[in-house]
Amino acid sequence: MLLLQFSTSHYCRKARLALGYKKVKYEVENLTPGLHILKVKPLTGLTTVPVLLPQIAGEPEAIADSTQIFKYLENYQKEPALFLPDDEQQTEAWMLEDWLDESIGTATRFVYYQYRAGEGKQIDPSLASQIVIAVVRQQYKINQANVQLATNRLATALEVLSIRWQKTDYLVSDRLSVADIAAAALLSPLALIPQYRQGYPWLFEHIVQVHQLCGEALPPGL
Ligand SMILES: N[C@@H](CCC(=O)N[C@@H](CS)C(=O)NCC(=O)O)C(=O)O
Repeated sequence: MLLLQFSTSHYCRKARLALGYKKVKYEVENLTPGLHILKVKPLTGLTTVPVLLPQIAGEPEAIADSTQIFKYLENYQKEPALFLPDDEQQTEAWMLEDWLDESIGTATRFVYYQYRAGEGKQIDPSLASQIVIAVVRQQYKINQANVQLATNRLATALEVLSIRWQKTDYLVSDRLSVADIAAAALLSPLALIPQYRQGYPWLFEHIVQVHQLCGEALPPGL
């Protein structure tokens, strides 16, 4: 299998965690943001990565979207199971996964790129990195006002996750689910922001734990 990705994307990390958990063999192709559309759009009709190419006769040519990649992988290879055996609990895991995907992953992006453009510039002051940061900020129309909303949204999310993750090791039931993988990937960029590293040590312990379970290299900062 081949995963089309941006090497730094937290949504691509989410797909890699699932591939790693399933122990599916795959390679990655790192695309250049902007130019990626030339490759991805004809395959999926969308402009986003990750995109998984199974490269297996009889299987779909391309799976777009990290959530669809979860579903494809579970169907492709049942064990180890990523979905919970209890339907009600799996529905709850999907609800959390969708919230993390649609709302919290985006809030993380806003807060992260705001930090990288200001205080966090020294992480990589190179012109190339600063250009990427400027382009992303423009693409998503990141500004002080919507970063404040994203910061508030993250604070609420971290309250919800702290209640669940501090009670047991997992967000739903007593084993890893799509919700844990989504949270571990989509909040991982916060590891580079000192305010989050210092304020939420339990979050990063869980992110490390999920990465270890999935055999995926830790995100920058951890
Ligand atoms: N819900 C999508 C979100 C993916 C996403 O936002 N990918 C970003 C990179 S982090 C992207 O490809 N952006 C480029 C674009 O939208 O053209 C998923 O889970 O796959």
